[in-house]
Amino acid sequence: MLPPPYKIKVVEPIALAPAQRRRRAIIEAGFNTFLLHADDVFVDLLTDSGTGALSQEQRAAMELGDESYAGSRSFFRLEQAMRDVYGWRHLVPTHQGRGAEHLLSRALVRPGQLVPSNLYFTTSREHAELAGAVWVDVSIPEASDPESRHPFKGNIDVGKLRRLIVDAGREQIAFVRQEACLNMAGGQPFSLENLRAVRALTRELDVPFFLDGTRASENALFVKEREPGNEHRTVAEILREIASLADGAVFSSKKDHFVPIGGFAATDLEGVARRMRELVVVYEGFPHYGGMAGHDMEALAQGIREAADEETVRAYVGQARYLGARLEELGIPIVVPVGAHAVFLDAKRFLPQVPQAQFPAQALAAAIYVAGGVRTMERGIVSGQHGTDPYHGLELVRLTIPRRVYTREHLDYVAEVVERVHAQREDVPGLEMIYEPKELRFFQARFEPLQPFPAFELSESPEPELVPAG
Ligand code: P70
Repeated sequence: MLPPPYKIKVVEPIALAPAQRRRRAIIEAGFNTFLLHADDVFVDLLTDSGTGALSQEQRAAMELGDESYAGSRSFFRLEQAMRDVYGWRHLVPTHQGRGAEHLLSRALVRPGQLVPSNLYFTTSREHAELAGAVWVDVSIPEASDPESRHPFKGNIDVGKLRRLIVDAGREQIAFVRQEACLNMAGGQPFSLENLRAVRALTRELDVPFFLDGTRASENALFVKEREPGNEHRTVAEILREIASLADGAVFSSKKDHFVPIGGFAATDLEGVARRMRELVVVYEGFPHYGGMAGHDMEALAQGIREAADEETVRAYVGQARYLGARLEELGIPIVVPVGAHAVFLDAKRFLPQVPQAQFPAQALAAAIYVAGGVRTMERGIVSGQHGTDPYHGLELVRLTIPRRVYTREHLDYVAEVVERVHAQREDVPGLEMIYEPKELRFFQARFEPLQPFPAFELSESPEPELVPAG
């Protein structure tokens, strides 16, 4: 495989905080990696959101930002890029993905209506529910099985969706949502065949169908690699077909559009676009900038074009695959197949001694930080439990790869750190939650360990040799 199609021009220094400092830092952060100071983090795999490296073309475009309040040239360039790559008619810009989710939910949901979706995403579900909807999971069962090698775990169970719509009645459905590279299942794609079936069904039964198009680029590459008949098509062509199969989409552009901030909703439905434009002035800003500055829109317009560049997408997906292969070699339990943007550790198998009520993924993420300054994210019961409903779902730690940021040496180091924790996994205790925020609790919840937390002293494995810069 060829190396990535870019070289590094600007660098940002990072340093491994001493072991003592890391121990103190995780205690101060309430054993929640979201609450660590970035300066205490060495390799930051918290998220691929807003953490990608801009290209020189994006930086140059930012100089052209038109900061006019209304009628900004930058908005029209953004709209053109979206139309060229995806093809929808209307674009409503927002500050980031959840701004678009808010507008879409407010435009489409009447209280009591249902939103069927493949699994859920935290903010998407929150906004649908705040608008009065009831979220219904119509993912295929393989999505929730970390050991199933199904190539398209992002598929929707079309039979289940049909029964749901028919039983509830079409006027009870706000919209159907399908997420690209299904985040909570491990970054798993849908197939074009499945998307076509969902499109046909939603047409037949006359319900709006929207994508969460975040990470659609990587989804398009998986279609090319795994779905027979697509091997000779370009990622750009597949991306365009994906978009053509839905009434519109919401995007968090902080992922595959390579921007630190930004997002949008796009649609062909006139009425929905009009309603979102009415709402955007209340919550985000004038429809010609949403929550973005003119220079943000310039960076985004260029980022959308780069998101359709096959070699860029291939290099990115290759990094997750590389880290996943290293971890599998080491016998570490991960979600298979490796998805788009991250490797997910299966905390239920990694820490079988910690019951799910004691937050094994949260404890494992804390342990990985303490062991080597690597920051990851809990994606288990803390993120997924809904109110007081029982939760027996996936219990994962996400090692998320920022785009165009880290080298293979960084990924090798991460694998070493995870191996070190794995060697001492029996010493990792469960946690107790001592502060639980009312909304999206995973962001700011605080924990205490139920037994002393191991130091992961490096006695038997010496401090790894740092690779010199350059
Ligand atoms: C992540 C980020 C954001 C996201 C997403 C999908 C499929 C919408 C959004 C919202 C950031 C994040 C957000 C909530 C909890 C944890 C992390 N995902 N749809 O790291 O977009 O963040 O721009 O408002 O993945 O996965 P935005």
